[in-house]
Amino acid sequence: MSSKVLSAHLPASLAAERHGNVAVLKLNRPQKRNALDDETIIGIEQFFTSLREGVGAVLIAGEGEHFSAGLDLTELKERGVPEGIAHSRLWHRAFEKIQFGKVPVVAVLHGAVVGGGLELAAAAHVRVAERSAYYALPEGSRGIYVGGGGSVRLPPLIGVARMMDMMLTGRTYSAEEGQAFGLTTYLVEDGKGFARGLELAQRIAGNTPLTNFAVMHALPRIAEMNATHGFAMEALMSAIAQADDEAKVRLKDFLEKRGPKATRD
Ligand code: 1HE
Repeated sequence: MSSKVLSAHLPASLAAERHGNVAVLKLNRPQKRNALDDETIIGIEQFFTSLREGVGAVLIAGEGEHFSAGLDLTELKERGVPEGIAHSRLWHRAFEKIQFGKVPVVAVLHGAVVGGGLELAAAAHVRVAERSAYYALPEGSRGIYVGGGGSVRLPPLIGVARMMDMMLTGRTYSAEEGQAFGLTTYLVEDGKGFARGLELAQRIAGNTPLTNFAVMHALPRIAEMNATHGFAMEALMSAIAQADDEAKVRLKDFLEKRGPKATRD
């Protein structure tokens, strides 16, 4: 782990690197298909709470053949109801630090993106899939239920009906299907996800902090509000963003023919 990325120590199941103003977090337990044990979830929480100044976006990816096999099932053995609730809340806390943290997060998905691995991916802001990616919620067939925020974050991405189908029948979806539903917004060839994700994260890190704050923190809340509240919140957020000095510089740059144009990719 590079000390330039964070102040906290990470467990061996996670590895952090820094690429300019992008911090990269890798799930680093390929021998267990990046199964997520408690130590890893606590490490993810620490990573997102102790990012150093100057980090403008995070890229999350998995080592090995799969993004993540989800919950480490060896830790489920003898858990009672109170421990089960505490465990789910631990995941909620950690993933909340991703979704509503300091900077936007891009997730690169490949191979199995299943159970808690899919819940982790759903907490990111932009998802890039390689063609090898596939999605499943095997909780249904194991007699358990999602506990990492999937009931909240997956329906807006794939719809309640698809999530029900995945849980009730064990159905898996391919990378192409996930892309068609809107679960991912980029689909690339195998081996190309990291570079594409890094390029997107670098672009995101170049936005003003206020714009990134508005998109991460205001947009999803506005989307859950009624229209009356939403319009008022949008007007406030828009006025705050445009009053920022950096926004004024960027506007001036465009008007004086220095700023980038909104052209096709
Ligand atoms: C694991 C786990 C795991 C692999 N917990 N150890 N998730 C699941 O139900 C998915 C379970 N895993 C799988 O279906 C498969 O492992 C994969 C399709 C992801 C990959 O298959 P494959 O053939 O590449 O690997 P493998 O031989 O199955 O696994 C390699 C090792 O990883 C093996 O251990 P080993 O000591 O025998 O080498 C596996 O036991 C281990 N491994 N997945 C523990 N999940 C907050 S609630 C969230 C609830 C959930 O996420 S439930 C869904 C759990």
